[in-house]
Amino acid sequence: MKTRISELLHTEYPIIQGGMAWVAEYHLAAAVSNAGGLGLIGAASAPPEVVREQIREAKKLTDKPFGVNVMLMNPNAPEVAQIVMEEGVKVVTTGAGNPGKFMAAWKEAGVTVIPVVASVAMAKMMERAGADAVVAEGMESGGHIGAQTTMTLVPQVADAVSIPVIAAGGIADGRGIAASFMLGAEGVQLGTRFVVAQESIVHANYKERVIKARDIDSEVTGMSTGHPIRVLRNQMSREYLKMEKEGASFEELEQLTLGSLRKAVMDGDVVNGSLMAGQSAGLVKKEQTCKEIIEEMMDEAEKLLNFSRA
Ligand code: TUI
Repeated sequence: MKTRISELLHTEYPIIQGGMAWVAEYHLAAAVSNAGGLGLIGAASAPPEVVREQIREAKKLTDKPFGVNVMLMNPNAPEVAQIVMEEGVKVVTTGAGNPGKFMAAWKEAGVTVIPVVASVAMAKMMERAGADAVVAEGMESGGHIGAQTTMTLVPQVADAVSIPVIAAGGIADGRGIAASFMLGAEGVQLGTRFVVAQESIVHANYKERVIKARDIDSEVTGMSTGHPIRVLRNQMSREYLKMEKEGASFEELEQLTLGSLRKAVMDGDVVNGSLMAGQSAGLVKKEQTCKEIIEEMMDEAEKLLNFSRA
């Protein structure tokens, strides 16, 4: 399936793996790229030199293009922005902020820049700033989210900009991909389904929670702090929401969640860890290789799209 996104990314399929903190490390990124999608290393809050190491390890595992997600709330983002250029990374996606100040340098270095946006205004601003494409991410997504749904955001962004749009949030199978194309997207980004990929280093306990999740099992913490985060419900999220309701300060809430994503991903602590996942967890049924995931989804999407054209 060729679109402006697969052309731009030089990939077989217009599929991007989300740049998930702790989860999107080089094994997963390389596996997605080797399977014909675009794998991403999520820089998140990692020290810049660790990001450099991750990029070098990914290069050993794949000859295909891969990218890095720069999380803009990270105070180290300027150093990470520099490292991706030094290491010759082809594609950068950004999240949780406005990448405006890095745009000129990245474009100058020949990096393809794809900001994640959660509103039409931000999408237009990014197009004016020189973005090559945007990811329009709905609040069905896991982790840090905006307020619009994928169903309403994607067509409005597609109408508002001329650059190609990648849909994200709530997509976990071929139906979601076909629907995204109907909404005007030319590519998709998936996170949650890749959390349970065989090549994902995520602890088995976390994968099991995603696989067993029902439609209603995620909730959004941090609405009051201006940093809403979607997670699977557990003792940690209940405690967080209770403290939030009681008027806890931003600092107290930060203290509660410090290191909690690492605890869930690396130690498999599904009680006190933060189980970031999207609403699509209810659609994720089993662990598969990245190749199986991508081929199964693309087969299904192509059948549906051909049917709709008939
Ligand atoms: O970035 C994400 N999702 C994330 S980042 C993350 S790391 C983290 N870990 C612990 C606590 C907090 C964060 C986990 N999940 N998605 C992309 C995304 N970007 N969603 C929404 C946005 C966004 C929001 C506001 C993009 C731009 C924006 O602009 C605001 C501005 O600066 O004008």
